[in-house]
Amino acid sequence: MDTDLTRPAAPGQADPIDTLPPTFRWGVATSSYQIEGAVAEDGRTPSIWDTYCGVPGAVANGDTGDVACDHYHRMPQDVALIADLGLDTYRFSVAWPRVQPGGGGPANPAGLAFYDRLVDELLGRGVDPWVTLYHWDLPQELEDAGGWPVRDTAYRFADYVEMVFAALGDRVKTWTTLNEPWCSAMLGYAYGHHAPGRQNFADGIAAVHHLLLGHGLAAQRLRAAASNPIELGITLNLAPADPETGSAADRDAARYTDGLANRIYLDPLFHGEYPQDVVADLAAEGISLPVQDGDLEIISTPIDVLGVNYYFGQLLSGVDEHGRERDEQGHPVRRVIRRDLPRTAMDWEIVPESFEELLVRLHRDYPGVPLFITENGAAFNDKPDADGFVADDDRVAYLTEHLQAVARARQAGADVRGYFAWSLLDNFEWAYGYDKRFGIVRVDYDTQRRTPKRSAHWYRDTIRRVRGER
Ligand code: IFM
Repeated sequence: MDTDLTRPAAPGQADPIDTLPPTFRWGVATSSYQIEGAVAEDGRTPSIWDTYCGVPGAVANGDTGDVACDHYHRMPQDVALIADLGLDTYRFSVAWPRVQPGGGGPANPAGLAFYDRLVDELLGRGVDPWVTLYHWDLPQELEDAGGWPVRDTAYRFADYVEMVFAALGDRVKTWTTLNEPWCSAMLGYAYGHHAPGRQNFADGIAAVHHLLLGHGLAAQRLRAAASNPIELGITLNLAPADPETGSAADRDAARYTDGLANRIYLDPLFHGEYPQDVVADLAAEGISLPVQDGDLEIISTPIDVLGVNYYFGQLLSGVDEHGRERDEQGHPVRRVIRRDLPRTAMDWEIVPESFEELLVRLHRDYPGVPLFITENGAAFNDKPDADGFVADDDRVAYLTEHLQAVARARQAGADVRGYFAWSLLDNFEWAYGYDKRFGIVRVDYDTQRRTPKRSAHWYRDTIRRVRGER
């Protein structure tokens, strides 16, 4: 592999990536439903995603996670890939309906055994397991009972978390409760783009609170169960929202968007309260968060790490194309401006500067908690050669610019301690099915052959360079 790939574009210029410390943690991330397949094996029952995939038109091409990357059967080979890349940590998620079929009753030993084997395989190869306890595969029975808009789901989640910890807590040190509660709540219940496909804004807001409550309850149970120190955290997808101009309307549109995307999660977790302006925005729409006495103390249970997933930034305007600040129903205009910027295959703007600003802001507004980039990466329209190799220079450029942003944020004081590329493998990209490829390793879905892309070689070489191994 051409070693020049790991050097910055401008010759002679120092690469900020080289300032990352030798202790920096490097990994890749995946999630259960996106890669495992084997949806009906060893006692697993359907999750909301199995059901949603069966809804006509819900997922591109009618794709499902039934087979996905067949990771359930190819796990040792995939762990070998991770180890060969020189990664020290692997972030994966546990499928609730595998461990506790139906979301109630006792643990399923056969389901837990898969994660038991995975953890041993990782440790045997010198890779630290980083567990995410919920990456969207809610057991269907719990959705039938009301799903995340219902308070009881938070308590069921905490019970399930205890089961996983009882099985893996002797070997796994790092535990993330939820992945991206914004997606679970808003895409799942408010906008209907994800499972379970409901479209009710009030349900989405109720889901926000019960997901956070579930996180807090799980955090308390994990702390109580752990006899050795653990690293405990949550992963949020944070999307910076900047005003297009300094006008009051634009600033208010950005404030509103930032409130519902970012602060509605960060403030209760770290300040023990929901932001007053968000509460007022919701009240204006006749909606309140279903907070009960003591909930905010539970939600703000101290954590050790904050996982940050970053993909894009947003520019907000408070006026429509005709210069009006109110729409026909009299609601304030909040419009995402389409900038003339490079985009990924997801049509997401590539804005590494917003990443740097986000990390510095987290350090300023929510100080004291170490940050890990638990996901960052990009889908592009990969073109494999006859051997299945993808020369994905676009992905290499994306990862380079975003790692440079991380390094610059660290230089500005942000306590970022690790980075996980999303994703190890091309996989099931939710409502986009298999059309969008995020992997640094290509998966040929006909043969399940894995072929590291140029970005995988680049990632391995960059890590070696930063660690001073070459
Ligand atoms: O694939 C998803 C992942 O499951 C959660 N974070 C964003 C990724 C890309 O959309």
